[in-house]
Amino acid sequence: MSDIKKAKAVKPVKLADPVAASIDPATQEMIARAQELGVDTVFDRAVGMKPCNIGMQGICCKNCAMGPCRLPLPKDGIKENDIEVRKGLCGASANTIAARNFARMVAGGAAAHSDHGRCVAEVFLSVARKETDAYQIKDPVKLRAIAPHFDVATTVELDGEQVDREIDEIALEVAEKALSEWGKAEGELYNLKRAPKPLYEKWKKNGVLPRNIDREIVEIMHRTHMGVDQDYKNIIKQCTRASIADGWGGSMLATDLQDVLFGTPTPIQSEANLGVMKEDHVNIVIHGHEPVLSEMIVAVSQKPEMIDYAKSKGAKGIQLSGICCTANEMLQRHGVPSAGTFLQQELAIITGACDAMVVDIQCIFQNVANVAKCFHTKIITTHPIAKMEQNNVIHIEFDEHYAIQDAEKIIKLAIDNFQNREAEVMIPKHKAQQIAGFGVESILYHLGGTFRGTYYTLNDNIINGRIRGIAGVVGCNNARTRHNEAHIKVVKELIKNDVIVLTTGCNGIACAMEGLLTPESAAVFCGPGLAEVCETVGIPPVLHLGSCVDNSRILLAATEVVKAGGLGNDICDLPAAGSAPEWMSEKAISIGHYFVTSGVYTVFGLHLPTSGAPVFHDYISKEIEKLYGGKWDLEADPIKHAQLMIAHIDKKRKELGIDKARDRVLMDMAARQALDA
Ligand code: BF8
Repeated sequence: MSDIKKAKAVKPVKLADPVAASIDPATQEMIARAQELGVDTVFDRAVGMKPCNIGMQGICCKNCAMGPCRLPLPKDGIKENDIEVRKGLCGASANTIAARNFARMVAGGAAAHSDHGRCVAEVFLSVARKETDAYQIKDPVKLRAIAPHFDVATTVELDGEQVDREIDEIALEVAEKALSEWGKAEGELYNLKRAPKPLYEKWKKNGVLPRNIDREIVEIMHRTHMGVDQDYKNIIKQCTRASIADGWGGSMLATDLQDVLFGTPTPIQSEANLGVMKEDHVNIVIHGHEPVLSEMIVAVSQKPEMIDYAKSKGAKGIQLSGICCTANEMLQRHGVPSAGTFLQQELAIITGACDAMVVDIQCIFQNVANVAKCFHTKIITTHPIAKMEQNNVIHIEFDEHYAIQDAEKIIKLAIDNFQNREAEVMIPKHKAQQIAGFGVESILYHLGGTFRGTYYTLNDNIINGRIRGIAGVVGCNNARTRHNEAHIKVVKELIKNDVIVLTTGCNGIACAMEGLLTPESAAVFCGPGLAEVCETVGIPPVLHLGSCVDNSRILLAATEVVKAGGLGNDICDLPAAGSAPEWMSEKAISIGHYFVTSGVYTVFGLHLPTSGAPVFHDYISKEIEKLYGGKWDLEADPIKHAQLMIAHIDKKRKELGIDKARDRVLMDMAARQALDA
């Protein structure tokens, strides 16, 4: 690194122990490398700054200028008249304050997913109106499949016969109806009826059917304003409505429309971890969430003239890789390798080989711009709602009408920057193979059956006990805990106990880095039943379903399992559980809440911002189950965390009367005879 660049590095006050900070050797190497160069990373900052204990417990109210009011738990325990003695200046109780804070997290998370969905819907409308030729409808079959959910006809009558309607007509009608989901004046969201009927009826009975996506988020902001809703149960009711508007609304729309526009994923091979970067190539790291620009970057980077241009600058080619959910989007449709999880974003720059980091929205550290100052890396922001204040950041605003030109500009900038590398390049060698790109459709193909109904073969394997249950393990990394440790321990414990795992988000990347997304891993890590199924059908025991908006795929996969029969009538009847072992984002809270209110027992790791209000915490972790069939739980220890999920799965197996079938699989002949006697 040059002296000028060195001067820009801010030396961390305290240094993280690389081995204590991450289980991943590539991450450990790069933390050490950053420390050697005197560049601070999130791992160092996490040891240098403690989180606020009151905020962590959810009991700090800063919703008006009389506060912030902090309501620490009494040392001698909660009194019976807690709501009279422990209160803010206005009298807001700990339950009200924690519920308000929780609700605002749901609003933030639902807004983030849904605004992403809106952006995709707008691009889809432009495509349907033929205003851009950069994108085409890649999956007309999926468009025809989703059209009926919007009450859009896929056939027309011609000479007394039903014939297929033109795809362009369907696209335009679906696009207009989809976009109206954010602000329509009347009715309810179209996708709600895709849920199992008993679940829809529960939502209806409890008065939580979302009306439109924006309204539910706005109403949270209103109800949590000073002096409005002061009943934690009523506040949570609105959380429920907004979170359903996320999972079954904004996120599901994002997933479906992305599939129609960019193609529905199918299993695809790739690699994961920082070792996917190549020293002799122009490295472009795409980071964020929305695939509309990165789709173009992938397409343009493969053009022969771009590769020739890179070669003219001395590089052997262009290596794209991804961080966070942009990584997942590009992985599942194009096999672009994942450079790393949320916590590895600074480390990709510290390799010295990142010629450009192109970011859009969500989960982007502002500090990547500070780290980039110490290297040659160009940080390029592309979204009008997500800029950075540092003066080394270049903003190239993406416009879908000029998508190809914008992508060309960005890629050329990266190529031109290849020759500016100054620091010694140090890319960790570590990377792992992965098979990703699973979804509702591909699970049907691999584990389903057309003979007796959609997901019947999967259900059959659950009923006969080879597969003990299904887990959705998702979510972030959090620098307050050892990077990837809980993700991997939870997932390994689940598959060891024959629970098949559906993953998304940074959990998916963590599992890929650990080699769990390969069919071969089944023989090493799974219990005998799951290993047998994986070997028979050639799938990994952990199925990567994509980005965080693709948690909607988990909802729909669960619905397909219900529909296939034999495992109850609703999602809450299934031997299934959800988990976010290392969560950090408001989006995770919104996802957790729509999992819970869709009937899933959902365990979070670390802590929940509810512990300072035990009555409220009890409500969402116990009572809420009576309304929706799912509930929250918290367990920081990863093995206990997985065991809680397994215990729930076993409870559901027992309720379904299939616990004995599982016993027979594992019993020897003598035990079998004893059972039959
Ligand atoms: O939306 S898992 S750290 S990248 S928030 Fe962010 Fe969390 Fe990763 Fe994707 Ni999801």
